[in-house]
Amino acid sequence: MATDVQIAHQIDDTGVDLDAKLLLELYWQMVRARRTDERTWVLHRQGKIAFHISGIGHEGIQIGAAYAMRRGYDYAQLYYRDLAFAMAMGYTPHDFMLSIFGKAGEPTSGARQMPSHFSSRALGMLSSSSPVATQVPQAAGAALACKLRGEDRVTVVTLGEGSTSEGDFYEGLNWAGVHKLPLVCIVQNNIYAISVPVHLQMAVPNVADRAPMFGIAGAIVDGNDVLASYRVMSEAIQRAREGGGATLVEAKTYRPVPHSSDDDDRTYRTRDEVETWKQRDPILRFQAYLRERGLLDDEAIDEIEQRVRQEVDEAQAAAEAAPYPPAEDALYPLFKPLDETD
Ligand SMILES: Cc1ncc(C[n+]2csc(CCOP(=O)(O)OP(=O)(O)O)c2C)c(N)n1
Ligand SMILES: [Mg+2]
Repeated sequence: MATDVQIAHQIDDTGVDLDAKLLLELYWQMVRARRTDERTWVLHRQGKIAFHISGIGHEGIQIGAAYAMRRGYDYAQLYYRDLAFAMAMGYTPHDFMLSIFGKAGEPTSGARQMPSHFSSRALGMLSSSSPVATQVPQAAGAALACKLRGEDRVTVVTLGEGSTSEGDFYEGLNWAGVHKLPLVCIVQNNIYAISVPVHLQMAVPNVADRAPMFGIAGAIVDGNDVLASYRVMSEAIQRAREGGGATLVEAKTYRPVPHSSDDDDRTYRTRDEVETWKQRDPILRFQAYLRERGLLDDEAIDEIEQRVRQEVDEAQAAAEAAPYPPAEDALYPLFKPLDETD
């Protein structure tokens, strides 16, 4: 049985200074990512696409983190569960639909990489590899480059708690500690690595307990609370930008859906556990918070749902209608067109 995490149901907005317009924008981003993700499950079950790895349930930490960044300036090195994060960085439902259908114009790799390997030079999303945790030393390298160039750019890297068992996690954060790098490492602790529960990954209660051994700051946040996530990430990013070094942020969260479209989670966790966590859904909690403050009512919720649905419908239709890349594209370099010279 996985460790149960006691999490408050109230949103913690202590010290968060966001106006009503921005709060509603956070909500819209969370809903937009959720509906795009849910549609992708449907497309998979309809047999239209081959594979989906979902970010459902992780929207709180991801949107909170993205909005704490200087988007378009700071770097993000994301992992496969970061659809909401990527969309807040500027990646669109249309981009995602092109990737799941493997169609021409897909911005990450020209439709040659698996979906959910988010990257975009224009959006400051560094490309990452499929072996988990390799992004940590890569992100430390990006942060070191920024530091050597005298830039005040911060690099944010994300991974799951199971991936912290990999050597790359230790090497990357050790490097960040030694060189006091402008890096924020977010571990999205959803208490499972596919079927393996967190207590089989580590003998300490929290991932962030390991921060002192790297000589960096550590923080634990309720990742299903978008405003607490925003606050903790803002503090970590400010510290990094001002030369105070790296932070390991552990966001406690949960994935209420199977690991991927190829997984059957009924084999390793109870329905009761999943239902308990669904009560802590980051979108429903934020919706209740906004309602209590008079910022959202049924009509406004419907309007957002309709707007999002239209965007997702259009994205899907455009991707289904788009051509596949020409076969000879497979021979081109991945990151640099052949005709581009140095
Ligand atoms: C080095 C390596 N080993 C195994 C895998 C296969 N794999 C992909 S995702 C995953 C689980 C990772 O779990 P966690 O880090 O907790 O992230 P989560 O999927 O729960 O968000 C595994 C084992 C991989 N991609 N890379
Ligand atoms: Mg996990």
